[in-house]
Amino acid sequence: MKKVLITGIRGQDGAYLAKLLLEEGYEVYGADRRSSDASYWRLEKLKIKDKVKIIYMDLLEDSNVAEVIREHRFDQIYNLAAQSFVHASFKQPILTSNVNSLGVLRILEAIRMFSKDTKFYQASTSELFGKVIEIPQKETTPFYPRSPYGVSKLFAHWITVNYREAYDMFNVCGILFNHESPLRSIEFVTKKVVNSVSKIKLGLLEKLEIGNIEAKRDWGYAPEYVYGMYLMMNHNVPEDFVLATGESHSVKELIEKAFSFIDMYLRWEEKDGRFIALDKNGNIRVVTDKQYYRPSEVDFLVGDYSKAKNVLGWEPKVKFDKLIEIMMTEELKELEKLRRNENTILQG
Ligand code: NAP
Ligand code: F7E
Repeated sequence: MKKVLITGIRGQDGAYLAKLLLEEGYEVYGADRRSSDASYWRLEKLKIKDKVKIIYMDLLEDSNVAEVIREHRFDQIYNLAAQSFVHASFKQPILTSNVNSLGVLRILEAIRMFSKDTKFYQASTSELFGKVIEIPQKETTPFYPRSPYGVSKLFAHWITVNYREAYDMFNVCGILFNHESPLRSIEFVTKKVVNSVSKIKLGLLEKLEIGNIEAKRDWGYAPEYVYGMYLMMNHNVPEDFVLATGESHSVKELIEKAFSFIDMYLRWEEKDGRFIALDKNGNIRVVTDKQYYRPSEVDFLVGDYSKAKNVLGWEPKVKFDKLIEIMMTEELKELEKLRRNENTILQG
């Protein structure tokens, strides 16, 4: 049985990847940083909590990383741990760099010293392309990151490539465009929008407050992307791959799509530099707020996944419309369940 370590086990991708690897017959270890509120709700939701072996490994702690890797000598390590919220990286650039850049180097150094045959996956990102130099973006497109997050991931990407070339290690970088799911954290825009729109539908919220509605992203479906990671790690040569859908949509389109799911159609107006959207009765349902804007923005991303398609046979099936449908359906179901439970408690 192959032994695999997933860092960032409590995150969206960690949960889906753990499920996939368990199904493929791996012995799955999940690296978690210690927390006073260790909630494993994603693993529980996927019904795999008892099957994943949790170990403490904080990417900030050199000796902790080294000891875990020396002790276990995993066949594979997927490094998904990160301070992954771009907006927060402007407020915490040093922490972000320490985890996302030096954290990767700590793992690579431990593999180099103690476990040279361990295959390593690094979670690179479309944020590397930032202010894009080419459309669509592919593996050979030059990078131009636009946030401390993007810059931290740039170091991580190149140090992973460097250790592959310098020490002949099996290291791969998956340059993944945005991928979402019902397990996405609420701070990210897709989940925030579907959550707010669902609450509006249920009468629990009046309006959605949002940032830059003009930004465009290439949004895919997370379970399909973790399958792409798996294919990269099991390809015979260590190489880097872009995973994307090849479609780009604005935050405004995302909002409209989510509202159309609850049969609410919006009329947009611009007022004093802010955008508002009204429903057919004239109620304000969306309002933009500068607090959600970033000091420097990635305006437009769209990926070219042809290398992954040709070499790995990977292709996304779920595109934008279907993705929003999946997320809205699940969000409404969850909120309704919560409401039923609350009513039962109140009545009981
Ligand atoms: P996520 O939900 O934010 O999960 C990240 C995980 O990293 C969290 O569980 C977090 O732990 C953990 N972590 C943070 N700091 C740590 C530290 N010092 N030591 C150990 N663990 C730490 O992210 P995701 O969406 O699953 O993304 C997975 C990876 O892919 C990330 O590296 C992200 O940057 C990258 N990526 C994501 C996307 C995307 O669209 N989702 C696209 C491209 C690349 P806590 O649970 O304790 O906070
Ligand atoms: O923002 C705009 C925001 O935070 C998307 C991470 O997984 O994908 C993710 O990074 C866009 C941006 O994702 C709000 O300005 C408007 O243009 O959902 P997001 P992200 O920054 O693209 C990449 C590939 C990663 O690697 C990252 O780890 O939406 N936007 N209004 C907003 N964004 C948020 N979060 N909240 C808003 O209210």
